[in-house]
Amino acid sequence: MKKIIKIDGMGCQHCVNRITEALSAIDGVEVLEVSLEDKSATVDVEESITDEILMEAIDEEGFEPIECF
Ligand code: 9UX
Repeated sequence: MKKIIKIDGMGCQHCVNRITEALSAIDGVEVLEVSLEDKSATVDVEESITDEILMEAIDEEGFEPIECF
């Protein structure tokens, strides 16, 4: 299932890399794109991956997940 997460707080490519790594580290999550321009991450996830799991991982990296849809 494809999900898009809106994220505040990304300021540079290093931020993009950190979010990419944090999301990729979750079993069942494939990162399709993290966009600085769109302030979003697009992922393909297994059924067991909830919005909370994704947003928590982003929050733990110090960014602000806004919404997931
Ligand atoms: Mo540059 Mo990204 O300070 O946090 S690493 S904006």
